Amino acid sequence: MIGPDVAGIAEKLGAAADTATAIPQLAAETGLDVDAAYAVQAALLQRRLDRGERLVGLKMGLTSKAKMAQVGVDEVIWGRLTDVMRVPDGGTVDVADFIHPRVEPEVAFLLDRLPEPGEPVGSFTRAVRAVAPAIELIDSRYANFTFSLPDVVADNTSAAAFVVGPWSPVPEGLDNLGVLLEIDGRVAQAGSTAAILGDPRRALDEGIRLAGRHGVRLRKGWVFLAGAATAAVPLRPGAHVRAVVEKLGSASLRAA
Ligand code: 0L1
Ligand code: MG
Repeated sequence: MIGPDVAGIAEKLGAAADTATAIPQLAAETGLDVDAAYAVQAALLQRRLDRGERLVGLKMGLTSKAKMAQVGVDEVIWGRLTDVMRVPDGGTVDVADFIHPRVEPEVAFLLDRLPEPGEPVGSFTRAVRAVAPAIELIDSRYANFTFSLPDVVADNTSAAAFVVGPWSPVPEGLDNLGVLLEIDGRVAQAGSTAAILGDPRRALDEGIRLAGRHGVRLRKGWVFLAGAATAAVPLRPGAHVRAVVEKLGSASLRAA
């Protein structure tokens, strides 16, 4: 049996991102399942590497009930981050570069020594050198921000840009820190790191396990976005966005 056209689907999704143009969902029409969708994601990454981008990390998606409910997909997923997606803390993004961007407050980990394949994950403090508040900018390439599970996996889990705030040593507890998403100084979303799989440290175990299934090993020096603590909020031109995480400080961006 001939499978879905992985390269062709990756080309359509890559072109949609490059031109900030929404496209219809692809999975139902092409028979794309989740495994093939991760192959599309790998092809999309290769497309970026071929034009000089560098793989700098991994992100977890749909790690909270609020996010799952927002998009109607209830499985934890993961995607790839490249250097070009990283926006400096306090930097500016142009809304016109995206289709219908949304922002969400996250916790980032700076990875250190990761277990070898087959080795137990071991201590979180050995695997993570530092933690930081972060903002993820997601931008589904599908019309109306609507998709099935294989569609969103193929679309690199809507990854578009991210900001990492100042790194801090790993604090005593990470499992119940207050999180705010502020837009223009007003609280748009409030939550807790407990919303991220009960404890954001679990997101790392899940990332190692789920990415490992597709032959991807997390690397020392990578940024790991553990997932959002609240639902995402549309990003409007002119907005000043700040994600604040108790004990960790804040990360911010401005939208032009
Ligand atoms: O980072 C995320 O949780 C996003 C995963 C994909 C679903 C979405 O676009 O909201
Ligand atoms: Mg996210």
